[in-house]
Amino acid sequence: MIESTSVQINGRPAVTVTDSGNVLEATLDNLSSRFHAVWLRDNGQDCRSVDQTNGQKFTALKDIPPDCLIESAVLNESQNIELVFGPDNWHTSIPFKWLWEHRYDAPESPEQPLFSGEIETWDSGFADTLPETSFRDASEDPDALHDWLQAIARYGTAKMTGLPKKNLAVLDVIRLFGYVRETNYGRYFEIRSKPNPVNLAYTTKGLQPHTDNPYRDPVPGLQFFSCIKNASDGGESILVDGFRIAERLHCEAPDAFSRLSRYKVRFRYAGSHDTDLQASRPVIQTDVDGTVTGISFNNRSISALTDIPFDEMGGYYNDIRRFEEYVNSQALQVKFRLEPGELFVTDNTRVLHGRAGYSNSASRWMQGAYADKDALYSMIRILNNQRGN
Ligand code: NM2
Ligand code: ZN
Repeated sequence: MIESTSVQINGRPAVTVTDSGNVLEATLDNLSSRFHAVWLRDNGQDCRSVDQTNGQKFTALKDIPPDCLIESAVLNESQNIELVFGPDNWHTSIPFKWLWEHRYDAPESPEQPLFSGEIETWDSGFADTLPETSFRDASEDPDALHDWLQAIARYGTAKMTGLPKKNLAVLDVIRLFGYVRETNYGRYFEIRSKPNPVNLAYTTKGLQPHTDNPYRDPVPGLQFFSCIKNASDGGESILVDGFRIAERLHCEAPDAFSRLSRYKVRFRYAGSHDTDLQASRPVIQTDVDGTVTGISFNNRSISALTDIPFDEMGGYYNDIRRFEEYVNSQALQVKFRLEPGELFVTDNTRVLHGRAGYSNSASRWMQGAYADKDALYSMIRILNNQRGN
């Protein structure tokens, strides 16, 4: 359902057409923001422009004359802006509140942040404040679910306690906000020591912190581990914030940061006869602004490096060694023993997970599953809207 068209806003709104109809200047108290005519025309919110039930657009750019101009703009009592465009006398309306929430006329910020959104990076000290909720609270209290999901968005990880005492409770956790992402490992996977393992995860070996499935495109956005049994000597879980590593490199070794974000590494998994998964991506992924968008690192599935120029290969090995030193640094690792009935989740595009090796092969048993992050953000927004934020 799309937003109501007559919502009130706080403050004194006003609109003025400027630049011979090319621009609308909107003001709210002492702030002002400009909008291009073509942008406004493209974002009309009336029932000829947008389906009022599902919010989808009826129009495409072919329906908008390239020389469109604002002929008039009037703010009515419902705080809707009634707009008329030339040269084709097109009428539309946009709620002032909607317009204000979608303003883009911001001054360039002098310093580009390294991450977008409300990200907080962490180190080993995070062990004391690792966000946690119970399955019961998350299923019965929308605020508790919201805060848990928001913690995953902010810190890239969270714990859950008191899982239902039933097989595959991990899938019930995913169902609280989204959908399982099925892969060649199945809808879920049993992480325990197996004969002829198709993956080193299914052994008693320690696993250096890593992100899962960097050989897949796209990588699973979230991974969940629930503990069935963990009575072994060893077997602790380890988490490292890959965004903190990126931050450290960006500040302490900018050249290493730049090479790790410029050159692609090929990752491969061909551990069973029916699978040959390959994908190439930099260890530190950035967008056009240099904002860090993801981390991929898994020593078990890095293929021979071939996408790095000869003259850079030696330096690149130093860079990736340095990255790995941070991955193994006690100062950055959060280490804990997951107990039966507990679960942890990681943002698999950010937080690396690993485990200490263990001795008794029958004494550790986890169940895992993947999910996508889009549903996580969607549920955060839905719960936020329900709270009236
Ligand atoms: N398992 C646990 O990405 C990896 O290869 C890590 C994934 C087998 C689904 C292990
Ligand atoms: Zn893993």
